[in-house]
Amino acid sequence: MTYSNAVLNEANRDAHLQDPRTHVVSAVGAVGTGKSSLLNAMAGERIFRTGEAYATTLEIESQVRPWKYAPTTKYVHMIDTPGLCDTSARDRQNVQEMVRYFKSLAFGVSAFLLVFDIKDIRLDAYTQDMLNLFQQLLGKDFWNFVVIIFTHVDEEVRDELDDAIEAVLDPTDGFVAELTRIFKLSPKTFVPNLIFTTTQNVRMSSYGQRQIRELYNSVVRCEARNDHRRFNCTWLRQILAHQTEDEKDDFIVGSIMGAWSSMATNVCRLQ
Ligand SMILES: Nc1nc2c(ncn2[C@@H]2O[C@H](COP(=O)(O)OP(=O)(O)O)[C@@H](O)[C@H]2O)c(=O)[nH]1
Ligand SMILES: [Mg+2]
Repeated sequence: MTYSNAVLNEANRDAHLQDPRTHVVSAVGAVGTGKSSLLNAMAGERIFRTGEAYATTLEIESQVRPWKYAPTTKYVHMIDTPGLCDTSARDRQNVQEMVRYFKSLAFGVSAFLLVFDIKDIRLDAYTQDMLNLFQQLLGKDFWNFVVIIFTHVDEEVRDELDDAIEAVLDPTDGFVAELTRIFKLSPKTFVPNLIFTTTQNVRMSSYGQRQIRELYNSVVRCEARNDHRRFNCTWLRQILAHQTEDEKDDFIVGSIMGAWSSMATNVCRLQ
């Protein structure tokens, strides 16, 4: 089943997708970090399945909704992902999901939401591999569209998390500094917004709503910083240039395999 058959099934959907005012965000990160919960909080609706169980999100899903806590009416196309690029699961199903994922980016991306659980902030091998693959396929410009989100910063535990938040924000040893080192980014140009939020009971909590509004502002800032354009790149345009779905799929699979084989020798992983 192709992405377009499986997912683009709502009335008005294409119009919203092609409207440059619609934000396009994709939540990526390891399983269980709160990606689906975060997108639900942004929409103020339970759209995406969430849960304790291993890998509740099994495939790429995308929906267009108004941003719930935005100051003006703005639509957001939310792309939810399962744990992409899980190296232990480099099977056909996994590659197929990645094919659908990259096709879903065809309209460009306002922001890649990189989601972590504040209680587990290691840049684990999974996440490093994923980011490495993105960098190889999408080019370094993709880093300019990254917003980093730490979930599980619930209001009642916020005080206890002060140390963890400070550690993440540390200019020399913090999260951004580590990403900068691992991926050899320029500290001058890699200045992503960091959001610390809860995804739970946001409808009932002005604290949660404030954080989600802050996330909205970060996505707006991300676009503004990039001349009000969505992220796009040669490789994504090459996908579109292929005529049939099969040709598109083969092209993406070939690129992923090529990137993986070069990563196997070049991957620079922090132990
Ligand atoms: N307390 C708390 N739990 C959260 C938060 N975000 C996610 N969770 C829980 O973490 C689990 C995994 O969330 P989910 O959205 O399914 O993660 P995903 O696999 O990244 O999509 C679920 O049980 C969520 O209820 C948060 O901000 N605070
Ligand atoms: Mg999920």
